[in-house]
Amino acid sequence: MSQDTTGSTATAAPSAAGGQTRQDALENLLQENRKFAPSAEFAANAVVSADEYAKADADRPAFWANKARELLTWSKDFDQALDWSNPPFAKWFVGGEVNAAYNALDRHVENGLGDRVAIYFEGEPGDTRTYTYAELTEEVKKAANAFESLGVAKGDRVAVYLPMIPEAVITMLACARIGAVHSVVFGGFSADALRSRIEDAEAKLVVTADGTYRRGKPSPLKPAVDEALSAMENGDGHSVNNVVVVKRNGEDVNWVDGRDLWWSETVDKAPSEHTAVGHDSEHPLFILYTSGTTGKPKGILHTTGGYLTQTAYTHRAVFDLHPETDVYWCTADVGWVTGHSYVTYAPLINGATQLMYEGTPDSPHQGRWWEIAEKYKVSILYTAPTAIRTFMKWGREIPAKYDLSAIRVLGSVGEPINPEAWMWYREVIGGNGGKKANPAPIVDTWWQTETGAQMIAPLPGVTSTKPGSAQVPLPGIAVDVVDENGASVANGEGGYLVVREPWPSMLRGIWGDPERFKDTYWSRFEAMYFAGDGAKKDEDGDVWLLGRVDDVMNVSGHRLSTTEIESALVSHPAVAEAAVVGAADDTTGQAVVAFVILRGDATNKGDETVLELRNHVGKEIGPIAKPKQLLIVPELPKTRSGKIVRRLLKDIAEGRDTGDATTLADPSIMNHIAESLRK
Ligand code: 6R9
Repeated sequence: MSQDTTGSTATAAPSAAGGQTRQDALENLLQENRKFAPSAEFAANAVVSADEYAKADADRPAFWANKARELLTWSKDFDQALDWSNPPFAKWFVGGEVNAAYNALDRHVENGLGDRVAIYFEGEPGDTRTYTYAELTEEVKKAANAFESLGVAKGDRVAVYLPMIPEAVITMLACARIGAVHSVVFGGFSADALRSRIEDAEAKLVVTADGTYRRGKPSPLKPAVDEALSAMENGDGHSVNNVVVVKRNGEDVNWVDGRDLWWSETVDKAPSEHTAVGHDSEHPLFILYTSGTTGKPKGILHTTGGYLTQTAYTHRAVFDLHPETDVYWCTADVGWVTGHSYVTYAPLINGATQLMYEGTPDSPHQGRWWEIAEKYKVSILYTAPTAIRTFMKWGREIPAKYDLSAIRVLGSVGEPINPEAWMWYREVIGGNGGKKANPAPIVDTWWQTETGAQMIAPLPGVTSTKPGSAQVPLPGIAVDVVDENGASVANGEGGYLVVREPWPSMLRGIWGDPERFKDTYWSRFEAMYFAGDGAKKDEDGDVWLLGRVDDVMNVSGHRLSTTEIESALVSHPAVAEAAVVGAADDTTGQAVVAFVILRGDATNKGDETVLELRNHVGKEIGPIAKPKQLLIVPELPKTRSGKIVRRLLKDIAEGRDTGDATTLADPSIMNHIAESLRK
């Protein structure tokens, strides 16, 4: 979700989390028995009703085919809902042709909705812009023409490295319009991360900005693009012909004549007529890189028809969207999947009016979000637990200064939301500080970059919601919790989260690596998609998410790989070995804690070395990956086979007595580490 929402610079003291692990905390949560039924009024006006589940169960592909025809305008109708003859490679809406940008834009204008606001933009410094559907359509047509004139053709890849400004959405939709495949790289990622993504996707064009604003100060983007491209020029070369640059913060930028072009000179001056043609339902729409268990990020591939159908359906059903009256705000950056599905695509496909905010929640003051919500009368808010916990820390008196009475649905995504935060969100934000008799329902939505759209969530007009649980698979989605052997667990039991049947917005693969796609998701259990999350079914059969079971951390809703950060640390000349764990953190869910062994010839300069290594990770991967705590230790706990026992490091990181160390090659190591940390 929106990055760096804590406002801290990650130098805060380590959190001991009261000696309780997240797992323990979740065990306690399962005692949770509060339930909140939808109000009669909400249920009566809800866009979907309980019979959706039965309709979907009767015939899943037929249910989705109906949704595909209801929610999208197809240039050519499809012949078959699902082709699952070659699992795990699914084809949805076979033979159909559809243009994502036409569906998000032109057709609304043709239907007389050209004057409806598509995007209200609020910049961090307070500048604002409004785009109606007619205006946004025109911008996207210009960008489509401009990109085509630069030689970008159907199937080519375009890297997007932009802040949260309307040009990000315009660029993505312009790519979709011409059938180019966008690969958005989060603006908080480093030049090196950008380089590897440009390289892997062999992007032809990069769209970036001079920079953005971060807490009132200009924050640059273009230098990272320059650095990434020159690094490739000094190596094997690259595929990029042009860099289109949006002027956002007006800072000076380095310029490569012939390669770099200002958006204002290229897009703004392009013709505003452009006819969209349908693309095959399975035509690639985008690649989005996400962390896996190994150091190399995975390029998750999504295609067109199925992705658009499920994002649009879930956006409508889960948020109870009434596009004529709602003002919808998803706080996610377009650099994450939530920003793709629930900022760029679904809201516009559904003809909604949405708000887009560039900056941080505490700039220029800690009430900024609520000031914005009041100003635009936001009625649906979609954000992450880490943000909610930050607001809790800042105090309820801050949102209490604003009128939040328009809010009627609240969404949560990215990590488990603890009941305390859930209740706070409900009362303080959804209840307008306790002034509402019927606070807004909360929909906790579980899904992943790989699933493309929401998979588990209550329906706010149907489900009685439960603090802390994402609850039920959505209509048409076959989620289950299984044991080691892939057998469904009974209510009250825990296991692994899987998906048993293909779903429309499922990933179609990992860019350039079909074997890794099969190994990662389809080899753990026979004929089931393995999500990598632990989960539990409670006595009612509701699903509770228990966090990742692999070496992937979740920091403020961002997926980070332990291995990737460890590799970054060992790439520093002073580091011999590194182990990284995700430790429970009250605000960010998990925080990165690194244990480092220095090389024999390196001098330990104490805090200075710690700072240098933390910054090194920031430079290699991006500021969000910087360890919150970095401990220099003499040794690491290892098994006889040489595997680092992260569980024990996690005990230290979370301030607990360390557990059973008998499987270690040298059990006394834990004492050495503890001693060295006491010094
Ligand atoms: C959308 C998004 C996916 C991982 C996922 C899980 C965690 C997401 C959650 C949740 C508990 C929720 N996650 N939503 N855990 N409750 N409502 O976040 O995608 O960045 O790929 O992360 O996030 O662990 O496996 P992505």
